[in-house]
Amino acid sequence: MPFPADPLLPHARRRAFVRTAALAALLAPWAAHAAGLGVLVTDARGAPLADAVAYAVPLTAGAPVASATASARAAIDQVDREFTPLVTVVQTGTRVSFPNKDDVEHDVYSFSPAKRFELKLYSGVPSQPVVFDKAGLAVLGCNIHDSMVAYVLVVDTPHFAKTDRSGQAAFGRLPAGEYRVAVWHRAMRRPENHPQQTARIAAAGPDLPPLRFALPTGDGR
Ligand SMILES: [Cu+2]
Repeated sequence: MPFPADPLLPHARRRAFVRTAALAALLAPWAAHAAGLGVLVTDARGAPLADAVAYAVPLTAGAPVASATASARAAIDQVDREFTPLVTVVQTGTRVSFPNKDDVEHDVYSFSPAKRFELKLYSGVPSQPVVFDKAGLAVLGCNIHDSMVAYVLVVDTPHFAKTDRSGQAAFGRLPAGEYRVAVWHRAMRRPENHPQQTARIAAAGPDLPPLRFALPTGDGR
């Protein structure tokens, strides 16, 4: 006996497919912010390092794109002839403004391959921000005041943090998946080599203990 054709079958199948897709989305690695992750950065002797940058690059397929959205902004002020903050970390594509809050003019520049630019002698806020469009380290100076220096680390991930005085930095809750966690500090003996570890964030569970990094610094510690 031939099986009767079921006019509802394609529809039912489609519904079942939609249900399955919805379930898959729920289970997908990027669907949920699962657990917190952080780092503890010290020098080789175990003394905490402040102003170290930690960043977590997703290794799991389907991870968010590396570039920042057009709305990503940061600012590096000039106050009392110093850049503040000294260290900035941004995602690739972030627009950074350089408000001069002093009553003297500054001339901000970088010769670093990650970003070459110069903001010719100015006071106030330059009309255009500088777009940091390439991953890497940009070291900034001022052509007028030789002692002024600032560091901008540009990373291909939205997950980054700076360590506090206790050497700790937290990414907050990350989507489940596997990450390459790397750190950089300006005093590192080889600043171009970012020590790294991998971490796996499970879909559920408590925050992980901080990843520990001990960095050999330039002064031999
Ligand atoms: Cu200056």
